[in-house]
Amino acid sequence: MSWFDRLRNGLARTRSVLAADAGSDWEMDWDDLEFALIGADVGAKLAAEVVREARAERERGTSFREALERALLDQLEPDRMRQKLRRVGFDLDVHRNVVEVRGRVVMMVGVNGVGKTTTIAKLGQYYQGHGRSVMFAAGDTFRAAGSAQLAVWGERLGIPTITGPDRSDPGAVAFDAARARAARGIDLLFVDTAGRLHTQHNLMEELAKVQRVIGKADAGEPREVWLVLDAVTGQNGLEQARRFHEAVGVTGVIVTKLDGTGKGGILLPIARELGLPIKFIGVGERPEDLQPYDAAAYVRALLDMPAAAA
Ligand SMILES: Nc1nc2c(ncn2[C@@H]2O[C@H](COP(=O)(O)OP(=O)(O)O)[C@@H](O)[C@H]2O)c(=O)[nH]1
Ligand SMILES: [Mg+2]
Repeated sequence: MSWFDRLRNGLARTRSVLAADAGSDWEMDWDDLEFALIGADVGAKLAAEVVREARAERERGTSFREALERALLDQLEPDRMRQKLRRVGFDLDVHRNVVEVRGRVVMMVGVNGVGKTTTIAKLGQYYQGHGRSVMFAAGDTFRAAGSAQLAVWGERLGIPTITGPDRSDPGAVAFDAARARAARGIDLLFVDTAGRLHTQHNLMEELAKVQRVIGKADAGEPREVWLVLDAVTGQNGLEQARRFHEAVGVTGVIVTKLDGTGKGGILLPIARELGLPIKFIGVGERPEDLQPYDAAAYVRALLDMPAAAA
């Protein structure tokens, strides 16, 4: 199966929410479209904007589906220049280029169960596959066996993994790992973290501490803090994102489990309201289901259009 077919399959539930009232050419009442967009967790405000724009485009004679494609893409990729390039057919296919990482250390954050640890394993495999050497730090020492889970993945993938005993100081694990990465000249270190502590306040304090400690081991790092959000939580994820961003300054978002929900429209408010770049999306449990995020491909898969514009 091609990556695009995986993406299309993974978005089937959101597509069925969107197309519930549509004919085979996707033509539907504007009110039905607005309702469907809200059902897919686009949010009321952005849904209205999408409808307004699609409608204007439709009135210029564009087909309904293409009008919707453009309106969605405008929200997901406000960078007009990039979008124009795409429209005239320049190839900016992220699937052929590795998703770049600033610096050497990526701290991964997100609440329990969103898919942090498994996403780190998939990222390890992805970057290894693109010729980068990788190390893991099993910084979720709070959850029993939290660090063992990552160590097992490390073993399987041949990725060195720094661990500490359960309940040990995650800062110490992160510090050792950051030192070890630098000493061994490894390209990328992914630091796993806890997603739940006794209180929300404790968690944010601890994450900020882990972040500072990494900087003591390796000045300027971590240059990246990637937040993992579970698409199933929909609009609630936005509130999570705001809290994490306030505590540790998120530089990128990974949205998992799009395959398990009709709320795939959540990517719009993440891009537009939070203004945070989406790096990868998860459309299934297999490693190849974690895909580099490509707004144009996402929209085309969502609307059941072919992979590339004609
Ligand atoms: N269906 C689906 N499941 C996923 C995806 N990403 C992660 N998961 C699953 O989510 C569950 C929780 O993952 P885990 O990495 O332990 O979450 P953590 O608590 O944030 O570290 C696991 O069963 C993963 O296989 C995805 O994109 N789609
Ligand atoms: Mg975990």
